[in-house]
Amino acid sequence: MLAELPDMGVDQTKAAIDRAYVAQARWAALTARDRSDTLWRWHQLILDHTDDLAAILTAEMGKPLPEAVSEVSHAAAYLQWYAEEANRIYGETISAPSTDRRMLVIKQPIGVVGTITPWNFPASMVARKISPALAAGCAIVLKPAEQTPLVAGAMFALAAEAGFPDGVVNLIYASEGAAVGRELCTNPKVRKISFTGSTEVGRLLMRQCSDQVKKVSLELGGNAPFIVFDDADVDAAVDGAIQAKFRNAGQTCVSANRLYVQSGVHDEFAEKFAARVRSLSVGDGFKPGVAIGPLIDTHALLKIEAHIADAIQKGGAICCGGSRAGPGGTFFEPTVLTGITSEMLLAQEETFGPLAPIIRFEDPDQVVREANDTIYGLAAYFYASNLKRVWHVAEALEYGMIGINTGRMSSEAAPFGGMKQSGIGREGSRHGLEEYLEMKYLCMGGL
Ligand code: TXE
Repeated sequence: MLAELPDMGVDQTKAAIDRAYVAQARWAALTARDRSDTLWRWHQLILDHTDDLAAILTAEMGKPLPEAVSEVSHAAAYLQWYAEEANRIYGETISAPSTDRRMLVIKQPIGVVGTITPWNFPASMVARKISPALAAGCAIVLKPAEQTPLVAGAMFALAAEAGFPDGVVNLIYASEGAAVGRELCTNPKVRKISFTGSTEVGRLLMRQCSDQVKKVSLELGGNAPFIVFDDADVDAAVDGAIQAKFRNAGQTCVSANRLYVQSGVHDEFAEKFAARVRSLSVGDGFKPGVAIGPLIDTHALLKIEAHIADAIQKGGAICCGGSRAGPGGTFFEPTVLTGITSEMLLAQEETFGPLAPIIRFEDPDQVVREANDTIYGLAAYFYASNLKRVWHVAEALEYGMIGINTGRMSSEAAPFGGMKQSGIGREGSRHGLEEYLEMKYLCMGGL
């Protein structure tokens, strides 16, 4: 056991919402510069405590320590970005259609925001959700995932040190999400919900918010295609696929879930990729050189095994990996499968683990249709060199984020989010700030 925490329920959630409601008005009345300065102080404190935060992160969710350090830096980058953006909230003036009127648009904070975060990036998700909300002048109530509450707790302790006024940032620890989630969605003092997690829970939250027509931002599951065309640089594609597939043991919503490789480069790609995958070591995230930590829980392990069994039964073959690893626990070998077809479960569902299924294709137009044939639309990747193809494929893929000749694209400066059932809204960049601002139109007459 790492720590004991209080299990907070509906009453404490209500009390936190009440505190946030009162504090929000005071926070919004400060100058943008004041809000920015507080975010800067928090940013600096996170940077100063990077090693401690990363160690907590690895201890509670298992990702390799270098990945944890990089996640904490990514979290700090969001705070930096929104400390800057806090000073750049602009309105508009509109040319009025008559001379006796003036028309303008102002932006105001939406109010109290309820945020629910997942376990796979427990530090950067906290920063990515709450820093734009705070920059906009909102107050927040956050419920972290039950698997990873400690790093959120540590970040909130640093927020208190940074000097956020009482009640502006509120943390609710809960051993399960449903009751707290329902209160956040149905309490009228909460004006917006921002959630990252499964599509199933996202749908439920939308339903719960519908009575009050409460605004929602949802970042949900994905089923990312990773397409390697014949004109791609195969070595670069192998590098990109390793990054896009195996970071965080494949437990990322932008993880390459289906690797489509065109016939002309299929065998070369499969051979080079499998050789790299075999060299990835699985184990304790604190051990130097470990690339793949444990899965979050047994449920995740069983899902991977079910996907492999289904693929093999339908004619797929294991190229490398395929078994549990280590002395028990939830470790699984990084695995490559070939002979995969779109009827198999692992091509249809998000595996959320270190499983890379390779699907051979011939026709470039058909592969784009297949890549789009999913309820999800978060991230897609492709490798190609022909410029005409690059543009056409980028435009044809129905995804919110496209990595072209790269396997990594998340950045605080860019809009992160998806189409279709991968969610609503964007996080990061200027667009992420807009999610927490209301637009108000002012019309002044009699002039
Ligand atoms: O998600 P949940 P889980 C996907 C991924 C994964 C699957 C299940 O495919 O295998 O979802 O993961 C809170 N009301 N992603 O079970 O349950 C919960 O406490 C309100 C993709 O972990 O959605 C936690 O804080 N809240 C994703 C958060 O929701 C509820 C990251 C996420 O948990 C709730 C995680 C309820 N009824 C999983 N039930 C991504 N987009 O990166 C749960 N929660």
